[in-house]
Amino acid sequence: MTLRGRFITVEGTEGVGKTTNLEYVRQWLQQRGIPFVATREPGGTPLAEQIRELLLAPRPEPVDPTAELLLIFAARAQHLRQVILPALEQGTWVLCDRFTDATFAYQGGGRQMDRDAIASLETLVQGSLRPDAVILLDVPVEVGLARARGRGALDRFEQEDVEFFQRVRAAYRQRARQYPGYHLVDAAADLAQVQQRLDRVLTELYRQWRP
Ligand code: Z5A
Repeated sequence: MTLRGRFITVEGTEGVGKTTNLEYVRQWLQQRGIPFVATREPGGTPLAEQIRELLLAPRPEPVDPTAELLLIFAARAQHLRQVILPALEQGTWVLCDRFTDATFAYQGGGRQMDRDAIASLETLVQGSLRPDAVILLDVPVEVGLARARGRGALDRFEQEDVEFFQRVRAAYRQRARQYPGYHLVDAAADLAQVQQRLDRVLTELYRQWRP
């Protein structure tokens, strides 16, 4: 199978400004006339959005980490087949709010699950598909939590403690050092500066990928 579109994911811990900056990336792509779909994980199809609701809802029953991991990959399998792969095959770019790097960070780092088990599921569900570029928005955990917790009711992940998010951030930063497709953007600065940094990353990617 030949994929002609480019697959960009945006990642980060709580309150890094993903939602805010994804809007900037959307506008950037639109201004250059690049056809793209913007989507998110968990979610992106009706079934996967239902799984998202199951995953995020706070509940009295403790959620087994393996059950959580399998639900995430079930949603991902559906999302890949229904949305991501068809778009890439048609030459449409895919801009995805989180993907499997989030699983390595939250379930691998945060929940301390076995990375090899996650890697096996990654291969089962995705084959060799990996994002062409991962934009990692990075802020100290305390800064992100202060931003995010001003927003009202907390979902099941947002209720985790600071140590959990420190492990998540450490796992993301380790992957950024390990894999060349990662672009770490310091997102602690004011929004205008963060978006200047994003512009530099996107301009360089566009230059590399232009036919
Ligand atoms: N999850 C998982 O465990 N495993 C997986 O494999 C996947 C996901 C795929 C849902 O994700 C949960 O799923 C996620 C991990 C888990 N849970 N957590 N935590 P999500 O992406 O939907 O949820 P989220 O992380 O909470 O993202 P969010 O709600 O979209 O938040 P955000 O995008 O990082 O932040 P924001 O809304 O853009 O910004 C927060 C506030 O900060 C807002 O008021 C902004 O105006 C402000 N802001 C943003 N940037 C700045 C700057 N630069 N300066 C000052 N203020 C700023």
